[in-house]
Amino acid sequence: MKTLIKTGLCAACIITGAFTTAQQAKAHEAHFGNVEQSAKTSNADDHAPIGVMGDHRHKAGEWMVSYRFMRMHMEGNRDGTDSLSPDEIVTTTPNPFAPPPTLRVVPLEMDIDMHMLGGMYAPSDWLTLMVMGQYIDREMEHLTYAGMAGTTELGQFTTKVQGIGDTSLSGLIGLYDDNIHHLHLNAGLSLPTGSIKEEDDVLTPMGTTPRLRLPYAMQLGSGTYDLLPGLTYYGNQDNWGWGAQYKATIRTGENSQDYTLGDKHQITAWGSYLWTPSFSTSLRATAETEGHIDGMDSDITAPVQTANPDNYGGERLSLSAGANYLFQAGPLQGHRLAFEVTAPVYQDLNGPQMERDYAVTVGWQKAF
Ligand SMILES: [Cu+2]
Repeated sequence: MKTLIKTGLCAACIITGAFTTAQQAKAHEAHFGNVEQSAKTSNADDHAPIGVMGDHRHKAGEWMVSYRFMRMHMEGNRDGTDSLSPDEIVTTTPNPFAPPPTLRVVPLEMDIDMHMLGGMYAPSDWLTLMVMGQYIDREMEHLTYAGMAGTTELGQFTTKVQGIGDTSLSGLIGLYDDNIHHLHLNAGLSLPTGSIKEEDDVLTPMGTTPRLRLPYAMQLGSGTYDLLPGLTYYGNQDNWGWGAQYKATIRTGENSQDYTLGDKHQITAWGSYLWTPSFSTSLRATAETEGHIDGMDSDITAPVQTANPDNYGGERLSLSAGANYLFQAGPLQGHRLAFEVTAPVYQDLNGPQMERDYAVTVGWQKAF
């Protein structure tokens, strides 16, 4: 099948007069593990779906830069697996910072935009170093109910925050490679470069609009040094690619505002099909679990679910569909473009908490 496609492409090359020279083939970004380096050029499916980080290593001396943009949309609320309406939340959910006795403000929608800039460098064939910085933009819409009780709506308001998020440094340590299978350890550290003291104006049940420290969900960083351990496996044969990755975020200590975000554990597995050396499509499933927040920031006490450290974390299962494109010739040769869309299929949340709706990731990568 691959030979057929290659023959077809070669014919196309000759027809269009664009010959792939041996030198061009060598200049292709070649990832570690491609044992027949001189014979094998890069394919679109050499990298995992763009939503997976730290999926591949590089050959000694190789660099890569990448940019990813992710938008996540959240809408509606649930407790466990049951949906909750705003009216239900403000009449039944106790306010831990009473009075008022129940919550009076309900988040309706949230959008998170993340710009992620990454660099990779391989000092040796068995070690690839990775750094990733992010710029985050969070926006949350709320509904405020009037007074201490009842279901009279007072109005809506939006809080917005933007800035640098946490920065991660990782090493990808090769454990095993052959012509088909590759295995590496992910060992990373997240530095608390993101702010945890973001503020904005809110609408209170009394109709005032003070500027307050925003709840945990709106902050830009964790405030702690977090360990990022993981294990990644991927394989490739003929037109099929596949892989799996376990990764975790383990918080160390307590941040300056006296709390610790929940640890996260995630397992993802994917399969891909290479339609031409330039183009592959993928399907991916992800299971994740996240703990609630330990401790609390004494400046976060509004009568809203996001101010309660217990209303964080839960279990989620999601499915993703993606596509990778690798320019094989022309001025953009070696540039990769990728896209992935993710939708949840199961969410069991420590609620009340906002539900994820969808996430879209687009990315660009180039190795040197
Ligand atoms: Cu890379």
